[in-house]
Amino acid sequence: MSEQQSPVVDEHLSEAVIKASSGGDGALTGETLAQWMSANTGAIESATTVGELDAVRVSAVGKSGTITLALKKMHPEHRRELAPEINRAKAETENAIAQRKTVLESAALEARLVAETIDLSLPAPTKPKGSVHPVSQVMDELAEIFADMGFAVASGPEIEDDWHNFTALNMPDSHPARAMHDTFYFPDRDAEDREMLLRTHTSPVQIRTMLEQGAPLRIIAPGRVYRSDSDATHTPMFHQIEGLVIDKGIHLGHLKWTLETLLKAFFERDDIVLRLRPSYFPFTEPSVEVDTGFSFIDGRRVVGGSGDEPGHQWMELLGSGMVNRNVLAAGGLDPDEWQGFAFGVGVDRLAMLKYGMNDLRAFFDGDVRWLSHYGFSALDVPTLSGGVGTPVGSGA
Ligand code: 2U9
Repeated sequence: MSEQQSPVVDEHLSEAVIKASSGGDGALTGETLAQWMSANTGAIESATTVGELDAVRVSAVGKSGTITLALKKMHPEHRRELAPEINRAKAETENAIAQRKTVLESAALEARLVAETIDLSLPAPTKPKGSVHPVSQVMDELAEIFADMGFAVASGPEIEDDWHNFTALNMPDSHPARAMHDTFYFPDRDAEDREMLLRTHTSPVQIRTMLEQGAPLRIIAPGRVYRSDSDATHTPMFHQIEGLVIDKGIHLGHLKWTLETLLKAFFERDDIVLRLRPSYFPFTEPSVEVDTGFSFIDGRRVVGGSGDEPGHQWMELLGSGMVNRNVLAAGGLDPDEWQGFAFGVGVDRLAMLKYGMNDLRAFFDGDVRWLSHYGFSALDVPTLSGGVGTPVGSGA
């Protein structure tokens, strides 16, 4: 604390100081000392806060306090004579200040305790709480459904080389499908002179897993993928889950059963109807686009039933097919010995469908009000503890 003068003490002491420093031959007499003491006592008693008391201390016994200044100005002979009495008076003053300080501090604490009462009957203030993001929630749900069907989760780098992302997937340099993907490229190539890019799909993960683990395989590859695309239904980063099954004698029937089982568990409905439409993807042959029936209920798309039923429509949900022979070979497998099916689906789109969200961009705004609007709460966990095959509505 800075050494400030107390006006209370100044008033009382000025007279004593004048007497001590200039009265007669400048002597500080026993009489003026007694006056000084009485002024101190008054000032100490009048101090109502620790701050005021400290000002009294500075003014009375501080380095530039009244008594120190008076002593400095005194004749050495008088000083020697009066020293024991002055020191005793100074010690008494310091003692009185310390005692008063204890009193003021406990009074201040008492006042705080009285003022700071807590009304335990008031409701606790609510703090904004986040929750698991719908995309993460859907990823967890899908991983759980696939785990029930014996699929392991595989992962790989988001920064890829163009061999793993394109060439191994039957998309050679000249292939038009490379342009379809609107790729983000890095300016530098890797040590093997391959172009580096942000993966446009999670398919390179399956290529890496085939090369590392061989066949048979049953994996899903969930994760972020990147394409130079941005509008109400496309963001430059989005989430995919792709699946790959490789074994002997695998055919389209296995693919259809797997997707039907997946969608029944995910949408928690038994009446999922799929329509497989011929399509083209470089990595699968034959390729099929998978549609599902839906209808509008209270303005929301609700999946279920055949798209051919009255009031129903078909909606494209995902892409899939039998793994192209060239892709099996790039993965180090003999296509005459092993067959496989693969599929890919946008997780963000599945989350929108399941939870009735209609603007993809809100997924990446980070606004907790949006989460609670759609009923997501902090303690949500994947809802599929019943597992694949549990009849919907059985209460299990
Ligand atoms: C390997 C072999 C084949 C994965 C496949 C699709 C069809 C597909 C799209 C769905 C919506 C991408 O997110 S999306 O835009 N995907 O249509 N994906 S077959 O095929 C593979 C993958 C890996 C080794």
